[in-house]
Amino acid sequence: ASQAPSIEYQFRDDADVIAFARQHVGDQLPAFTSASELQVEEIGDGNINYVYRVCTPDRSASVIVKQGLPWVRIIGESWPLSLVRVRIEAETLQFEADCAPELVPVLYHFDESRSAIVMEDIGDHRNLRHAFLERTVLPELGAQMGHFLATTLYRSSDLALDAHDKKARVARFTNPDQCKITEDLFFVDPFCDHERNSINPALRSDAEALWQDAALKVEVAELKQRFLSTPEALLHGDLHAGSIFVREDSTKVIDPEFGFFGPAGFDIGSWLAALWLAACAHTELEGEDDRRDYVAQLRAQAVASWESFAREYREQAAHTSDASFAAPGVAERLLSRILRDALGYAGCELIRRTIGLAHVLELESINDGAVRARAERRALALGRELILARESLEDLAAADGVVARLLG
Ligand code: SR1
Ligand code: MG
Repeated sequence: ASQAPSIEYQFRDDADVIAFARQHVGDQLPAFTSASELQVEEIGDGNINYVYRVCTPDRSASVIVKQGLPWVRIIGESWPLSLVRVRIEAETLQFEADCAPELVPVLYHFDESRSAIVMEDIGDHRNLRHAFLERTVLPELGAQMGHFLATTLYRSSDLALDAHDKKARVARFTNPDQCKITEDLFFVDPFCDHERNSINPALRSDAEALWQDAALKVEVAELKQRFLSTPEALLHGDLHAGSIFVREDSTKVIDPEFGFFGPAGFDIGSWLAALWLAACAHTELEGEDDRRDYVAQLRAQAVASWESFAREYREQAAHTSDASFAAPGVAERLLSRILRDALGYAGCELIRRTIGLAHVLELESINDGAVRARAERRALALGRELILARESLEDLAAADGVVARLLG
């Protein structure tokens, strides 16, 4: 927070961040507000915003302050970004907290005039990307993510909401700049020779083959069209491993600034791809027995996530008050559509994280270029197959069969 402010509401310096945090935590964290001295550090490693931890000198009490500027942080003013995303992040976080309070940080305050959010510090958790890299066993993760997806996606759907309330929410969560990022980075750039792409030279010919794949482009266009035109549920919108923090006994989902009403399968697919991207990386990494076990665990978590999601979705759908949706067979029909969407969006995420703009640490941290290329090639092949075969995959076990075949 030490650089000169370039716009009026930006935090001027450390003291400004501290004063803001102290003012807005209020009586929710008394030890924090009464402390005579507080410290601040900038901890953001994401692409878009500034994130600060404000804490007492002994670190016994702390909060996170997140501020958005009207552009993409890592690019600058040449990539403008609406500040509506900060309100949408705060309101999506609150909705998620109403659905699954144990799975998100507590929202202490949203300040529209400073485009800033004050929230619980979940510093006793670590980022899932690092847990993946260290092959951490997280036995509850699949079920916890299945629950997060079932409760947020069902409770924001037409099966749960009154018709007028639903439409008002769709309008309130309209998030066009964030959606445009996804529309471009998921569905356009990786399928053409776009200047924003970042491609391992060893994978150039694989990428070029993908760009010539006419059948694949038709399927991707259909997925994009559903992303644009299917306000089925309030999505997190960016559910990759970097948006998830874990302890052995606890999971926290953060950063819903891409929240909007879209196809429910998008969040599920993003999450499944997070597991399968890690599986692609570990398939090629050393440590034979350990590696096989870990890949098997990642695959099992994908199956557990879907099973937990589908079970809870069915349970909730059994209580819908909407006469159309209560009819026998409707919940199964909707689940079937959500699964096919999820597999298609998982395929897009696998591909865009391999040859698009934003990559994942699990693949990027493989130092040996040849090993990395093999892992990336697996991710591309799996992504393509999931997109093309999704309509014929009846359940997650069938999708897992594809994963098993392509991961060898
Ligand atoms: C310019 S933003 C690039 C990516 O980072 C975000 O976390 C989203 O995943 C976005 O696609
Ligand atoms: Mg993010």
